[in-house]
Amino acid sequence: MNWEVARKEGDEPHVGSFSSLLTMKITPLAVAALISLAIPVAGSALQAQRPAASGSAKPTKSASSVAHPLDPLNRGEIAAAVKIIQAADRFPKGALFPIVVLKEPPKDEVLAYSQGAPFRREAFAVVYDRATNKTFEAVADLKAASVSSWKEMPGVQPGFLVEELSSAPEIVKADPRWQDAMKRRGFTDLSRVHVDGWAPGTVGLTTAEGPRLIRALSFDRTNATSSVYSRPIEGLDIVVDMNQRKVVEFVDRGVVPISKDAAQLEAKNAGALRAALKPLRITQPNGADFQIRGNEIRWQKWRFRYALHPREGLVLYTVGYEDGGKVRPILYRASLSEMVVPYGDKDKSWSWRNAFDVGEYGIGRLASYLIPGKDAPDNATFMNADFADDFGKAYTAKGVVTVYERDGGLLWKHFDINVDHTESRRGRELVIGYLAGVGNYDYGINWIFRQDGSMQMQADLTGIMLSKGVSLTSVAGDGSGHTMDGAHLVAPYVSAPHHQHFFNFRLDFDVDGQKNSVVEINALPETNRDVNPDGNAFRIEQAVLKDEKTAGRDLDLAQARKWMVVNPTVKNSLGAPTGFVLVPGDNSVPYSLPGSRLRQRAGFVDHHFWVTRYKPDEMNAAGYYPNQSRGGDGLPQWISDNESVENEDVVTWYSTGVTHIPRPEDWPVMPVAHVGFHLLPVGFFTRNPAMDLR
Ligand SMILES: [Cu+2]
Repeated sequence: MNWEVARKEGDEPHVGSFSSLLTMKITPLAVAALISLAIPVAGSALQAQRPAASGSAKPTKSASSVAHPLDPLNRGEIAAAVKIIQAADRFPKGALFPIVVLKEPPKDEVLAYSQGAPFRREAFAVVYDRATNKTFEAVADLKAASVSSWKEMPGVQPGFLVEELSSAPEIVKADPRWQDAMKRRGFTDLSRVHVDGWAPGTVGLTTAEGPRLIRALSFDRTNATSSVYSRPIEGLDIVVDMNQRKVVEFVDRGVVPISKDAAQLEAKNAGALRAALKPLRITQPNGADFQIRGNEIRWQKWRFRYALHPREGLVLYTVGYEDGGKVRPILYRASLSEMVVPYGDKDKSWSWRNAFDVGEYGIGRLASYLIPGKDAPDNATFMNADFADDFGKAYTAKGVVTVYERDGGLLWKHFDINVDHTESRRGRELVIGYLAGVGNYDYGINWIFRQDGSMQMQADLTGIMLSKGVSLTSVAGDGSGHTMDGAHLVAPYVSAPHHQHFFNFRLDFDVDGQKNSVVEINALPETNRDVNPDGNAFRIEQAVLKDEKTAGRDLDLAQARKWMVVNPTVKNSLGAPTGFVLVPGDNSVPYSLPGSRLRQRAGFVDHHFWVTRYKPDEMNAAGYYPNQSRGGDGLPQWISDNESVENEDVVTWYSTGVTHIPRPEDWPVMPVAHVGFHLLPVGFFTRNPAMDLR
């Protein structure tokens, strides 16, 4: 089966109900009827999806049925929610929908849910009226077909809209100052220029109380076929007021040469190609070992649910491990909560640049369709996701989430020379992931499950570095000094400013139950020679983090610092509390100065690790509305009441960063770089849980 055919198939499940929705007069009865179409009786929707045979991976159909309170809204529900909200008297005609997403039911309700029982279905929407520059939050009760909550949100700006990818550049391209600037740079055909819209960042006139602002970058797109980002047109500061639909700031800092390098990515542009590789086949002749039932995935002893959230991207819910005939809870919810990518170039055209890819750009809705055999292996299964566009129209993003098994390398082994015997087991892993193209960069988020009871989060960073036009074609020197201040030459006339990528993950642990404590683990040399006369001893110190303010912690390589979430009331057979430890991977500290606007807006980079008391509305580490914000929202605010986090329903937050010093080898496209962390059972089991492998 080829990909195109498969993608068309993905359209089918909703076409009928969706098109009839558009013309249907919305009454509670009609909505109830639609929902009953879209939601078969809970529990009846077990649609196990067999992965395709090798070499013919195919995307699965949309999950058209709702079987669990955490199932994401399907197309029918999104359309119904939008109709309900648009029909409300208070809805400003023509207002936009920056987000329409499941309003997750209260945690207690979800945990008390048993299969087949009725459950609530509510949609949360942000509504933005561009004409009056007002933002509202609405909740639609889908079963009652009514708006159950409507709030004006003063002083906030929703994130960048996909619609603004085209509407903001239109405004820029119509401005005579921009047209003149392009002519000064030799462009007579203005269709050769790509204009990229950006959330306005940190500097100058940006506050959320003011108008909705978008900055614009220009690139020479002549002969661009696979990327418009390789030839930056430097020196222009452009700010658009989206309410007035006009350019309100225009600065031309002077002409900088523009690269003539095509830097396109197709193999035909790569020069001589290396010999094609001989086949390496990944086949699962008897199918895969995972089962997908709606949005639940089961693999080996792991159980979890997933959703592709329009803002946060891939979300895992109710992650548990089957042990002794029951499923033991580990995580209630795990997802990327925010990102920020601050650039380190003091140039005024660059100092404002820092993308909050979750809160400003909605990374989930930017999910790219996945290419079988490239983005995921031949044996992968692909799933669709249903979203609302900026106008509230429901659509299906096809083949955007993938799940597959892969070889996990050696899992364990012992060769015993004394008895001349080897025991070893080959590991297998389950990966669920997606990729998003956020302008020039591409990010992947992968959750990896292992047979030893451990999990890994691995983020992939690839795509095109944000480039800066310079007049240089080469750099002098012996490598000991920088000839360019904030940037690094990657091709003649093209540099890439160094920058950092910070990810914050919200990890709502429920290890063997909701009430958990968090223990910091430090390793220290035993410096007291009285008790350590041979000098070999070192100690492990473990201390419970008591309250939110003191639980903001940082990595310490010298102490091999880690954090463990334990259930103090559930003891393993050795007497210790059951737990999972967060094992950090590579990380960074922020180089933006304390007190800077960036650090105020991205307060979550102040610490690598945070613990808060569970609150259903504390979801995104920089707050829900980072776009044009002054800062102070999110984690620093939530810990200010300093609640106890000992034996409570706690949420942990992990910030991990990459300090990206661009290399020529990162151009014209970056080889994938990884960052992430592991979650390792510690005392959750009382022996290696992978002893039962054949
Ligand atoms: Cu980078």
